[in-house]
Amino acid sequence: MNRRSFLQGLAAALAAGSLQLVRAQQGFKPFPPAPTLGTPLQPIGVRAASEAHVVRYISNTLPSRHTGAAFAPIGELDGIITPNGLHFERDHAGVPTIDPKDYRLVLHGLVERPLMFTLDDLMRLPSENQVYFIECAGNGQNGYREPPEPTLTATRSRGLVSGAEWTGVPLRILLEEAGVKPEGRWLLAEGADAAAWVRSIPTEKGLRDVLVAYKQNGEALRPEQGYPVRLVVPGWEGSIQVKWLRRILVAGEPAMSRGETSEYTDVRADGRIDAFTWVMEPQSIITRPSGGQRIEPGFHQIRGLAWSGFGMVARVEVSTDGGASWREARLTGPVLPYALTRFVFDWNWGGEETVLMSRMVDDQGNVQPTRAEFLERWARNNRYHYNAIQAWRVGADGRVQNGDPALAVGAAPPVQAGGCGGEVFDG
Ligand SMILES: Nc1nc2c(c(=O)[nH]1)N[C@H]1C(S)=C(S)[C@@H](COP(=O)(O)O)O[C@H]1N2
Ligand SMILES: [Mo]
Repeated sequence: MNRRSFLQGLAAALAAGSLQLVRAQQGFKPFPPAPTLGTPLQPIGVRAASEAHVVRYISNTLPSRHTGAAFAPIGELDGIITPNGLHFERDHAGVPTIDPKDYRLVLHGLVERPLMFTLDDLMRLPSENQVYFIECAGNGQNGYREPPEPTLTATRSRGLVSGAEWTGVPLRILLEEAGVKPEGRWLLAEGADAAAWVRSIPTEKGLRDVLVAYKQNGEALRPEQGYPVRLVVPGWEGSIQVKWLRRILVAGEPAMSRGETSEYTDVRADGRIDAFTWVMEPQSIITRPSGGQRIEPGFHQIRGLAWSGFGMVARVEVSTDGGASWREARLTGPVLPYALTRFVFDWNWGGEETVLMSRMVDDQGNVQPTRAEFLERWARNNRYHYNAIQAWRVGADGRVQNGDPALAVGAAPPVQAGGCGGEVFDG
């Protein structure tokens, strides 16, 4: 919020006599101190027992829990960093157990000098720390659903995204050490899991900003995130950020692997299919209040997340009247390229039924679309890259539900799973 709109808001609040953020209470007494010694020092911390409900949501549409997705509980988190145990997870053949002593990364193919690195070798090399989001291209998939699902939560709407500070060696350093031949225009990155996950990355991107990462928020990667080593490919879809990285083959052509043909390709509205839809387009979502929550009339700071694979968040706007008017939200905390960005918006809820929405614009001028705009471009049976505005309907009873505009215009025939074969999550 800029100074002028802040002052306008203040004036409006004064006029409405609503500057009191918290209602007065009667008969209060301070919380009692502990009567005895607490628990002793511990070598590793655990969360408060009463926070046990804040967990990943595991999609249950698939028969196996070895391939599938677990959503980060973004409806209950704050800030721009996802705690390591709650980072979203997307695996195609479970999580392999890798002994770091046995770990090797092989870099070969169209290079002057094929190279092999141990984990220690990678850690000795120059490193970078970068805060980046990772987002599955299947994030938002629930938005394609018709009729939309009223009980959708923020976690299930957009929880296939997480933010972390990644530490690793710039891939450029390894590529320069190996000496990529001019015809080596593609990097075929392969994981060591049973899925034999392979994705093709243009060498140009590999030289620009890809990290060979071994730390996540300061500690070793979690097994689910690729322990001991994964690729972090800023701004691009999660599926290209190969976990449990075992080799990079420099090649003249892309692999056309399963992960870039039968999955992670996108059906356009005219039926044509796009492959290599790498960049994650502008997204934002209000996480509080959001689906499944219940609010009381009075002051609420609306909070949410915004991000864009094209660069940095430039502006987030919030509507508290179903899109009739929009005002600029305030970006709080660091605003970094290819990172989750937190926005806040002060709101006094009078108790009337309404719809809350957020939309974002990135520093390259890309705007988050409405659902109608989005579906002009992509087919209704596409599975990926859904980034239309998420609306939340606040009922007169304070209950928050999915406010997808398609809910208001009545039920269209249900869309069956299809598209280009990707898995369907119930997120
Ligand atoms: N080796 C390997 N890498 C992989 C995958 C996989 O199944 N195997 N899944 C990909 C997909 S589709 C996504 S969205 C991201 C998810 O990363 P995360 O589980 O750390 O959140 O990992 C990618 N890297
Ligand atoms: Mo993914």
